[in-house]
Amino acid sequence: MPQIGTVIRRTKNFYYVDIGESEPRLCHIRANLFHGNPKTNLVAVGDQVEIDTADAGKAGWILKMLPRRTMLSRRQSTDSPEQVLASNADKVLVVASLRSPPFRNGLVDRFFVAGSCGGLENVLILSKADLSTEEEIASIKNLYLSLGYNILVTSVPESRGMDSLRELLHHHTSVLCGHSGVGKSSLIKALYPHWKIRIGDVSSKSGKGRHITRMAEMYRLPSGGFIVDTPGIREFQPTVAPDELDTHFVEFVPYLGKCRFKGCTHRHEPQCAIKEAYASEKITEKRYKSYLSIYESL
Ligand SMILES: Nc1nc2c(ncn2[C@@H]2O[C@H](COP(=O)(O)OP(=O)(O)OP(=O)(O)O)[C@@H](O)[C@H]2O)c(=O)[nH]1
Ligand SMILES: [Mg+2]
Ligand SMILES: [Zn+2]
Repeated sequence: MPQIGTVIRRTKNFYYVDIGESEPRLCHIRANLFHGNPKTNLVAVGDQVEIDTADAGKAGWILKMLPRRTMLSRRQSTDSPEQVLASNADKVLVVASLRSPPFRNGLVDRFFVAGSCGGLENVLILSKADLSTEEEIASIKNLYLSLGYNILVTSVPESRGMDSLRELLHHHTSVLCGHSGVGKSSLIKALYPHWKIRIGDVSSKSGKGRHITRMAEMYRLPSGGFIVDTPGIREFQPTVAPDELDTHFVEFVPYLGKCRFKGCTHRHEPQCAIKEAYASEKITEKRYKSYLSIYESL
């Protein structure tokens, strides 16, 4: 009898499918499921799949993938295939430390574009607050607050923000993502200390994380909902059409359609409403530069 389950983890050859039992079922994927399409990563963590569970002792088969509600995806480079980091999540929690590793708004903006494209709610988690001053925190926090985003400031050693994090996760499926070493896994570990989750350190020489989490993994929360921990990412290329990028910058939206030229890319064109908004400081330099950087990389 086929059953519906959720992919909570995958390795090169196996998919771990949660069907509500104490242990996930190990499954293979039918070679003809994608009509012999050899691309990997066609089934991602969070996908709902139909599996054949006839033989409980052995690995089962994934027979079918159900349509996705949302997805967080990227490309490795311009011409590589789309890679789905997680599907069917409600929120993407972009974790960025202020220091160690240092804050980069460009990466946050790239994740936000991907979240917005994929139908997820974007949340910014400013982590390791114990390593910075309140002034540093406020300058970043105020930028994203003014754009209407939900922001959480956290510190694991000081237990700061943990109650709010718990509340945010409650009854939803959330994906933690960001640079390596920003403390994604540490946040889960702080909430659920008895779970087996590996934490790394940040190299004192390079200031970078050590890519401790190797693959996306989904955990069922005791309070209801799920959380997906993902590996740290250095470069993130959202899978957005260039002519739709501007619609994913929330503060650009009021000016769209007001440029002189139809199909304006807001870069070199004269009488551009976005450039005018930037010149009169209604759009910040940081965000306008993010837009340019993403546009040029697409
Ligand atoms: N000072 C401070 N250090 C923290 C905090 N949270 C995490 N760390 C440290 O940051 C380092 C990296 O933590 P991880 O949780 O492994 O980071 P990650 O984002 O999961 O990294 P990857 O799995 O490599 O992507 C560890 O040494 C943690 O102890 C915090 O709030 N404050
Ligand atoms: Mg990790
Ligand atoms: Zn324009």
